Amino acid sequence: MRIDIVTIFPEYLAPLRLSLVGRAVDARTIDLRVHDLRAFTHDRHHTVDDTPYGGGPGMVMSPAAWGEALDHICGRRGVEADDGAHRPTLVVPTPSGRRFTQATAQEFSREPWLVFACGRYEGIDARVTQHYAGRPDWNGVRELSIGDYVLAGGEVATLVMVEAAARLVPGVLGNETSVLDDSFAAGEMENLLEGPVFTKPPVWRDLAVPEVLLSGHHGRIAQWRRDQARVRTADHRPDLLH
Ligand code: JBE
Repeated sequence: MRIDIVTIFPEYLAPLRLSLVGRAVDARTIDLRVHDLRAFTHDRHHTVDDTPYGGGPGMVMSPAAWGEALDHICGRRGVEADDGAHRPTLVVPTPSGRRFTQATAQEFSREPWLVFACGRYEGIDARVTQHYAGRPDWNGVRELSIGDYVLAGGEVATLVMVEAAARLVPGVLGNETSVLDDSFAAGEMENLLEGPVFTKPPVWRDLAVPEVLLSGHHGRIAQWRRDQARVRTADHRPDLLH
């Protein structure tokens, strides 16, 4: 899977070189390329923003540098060379997007090529998404939000989306079965949160591990985990119980 990220703060994406995703990058399972938007400007101050038409607070990111950056990433391949299987999907993290969920992460993990456009200030000139949504050499545009709060830019939301998708790419996680137990994972525990987990020692500061987990009865343990998942969901996320 190829992932391109365009930002005015390339250092912000450095955590993707660490841990699980970093190992997938080292192993070339993920081809990660981070680009500085300012490299696609032509004025001496590398300007990427301007005042909003119609007035209002803050600044808006200008379309010109975005167009040059995204065209550079996509490359200049003829229509004959385009087999349709390797077109990039443009992802724009924004608080005004549709919600990014585990289902979106699953879809992303099956995409061959994702390009993230990290906006700062009040966002990116709307003609950028409009233009790439209509480009036959691109696989569409996804404007997505990771939650109902406002961040300073799309970089942290990009970290979230890349990590959520990358760990679902075959070969990235060591233990392939562990994603089946995730909170929000499809399957038996669909729409339930994961319950509490324990490890050694069996007693810590007078607190004992629930006896059933030490019993070796796999059926009773599975039943207990289902019960705990329902208790946890009712307490923390009653909205998930239908
Ligand atoms: O969720 N997001 O994708 C965001 C992007 C930029 C700023 N705030 C957000 N919540």
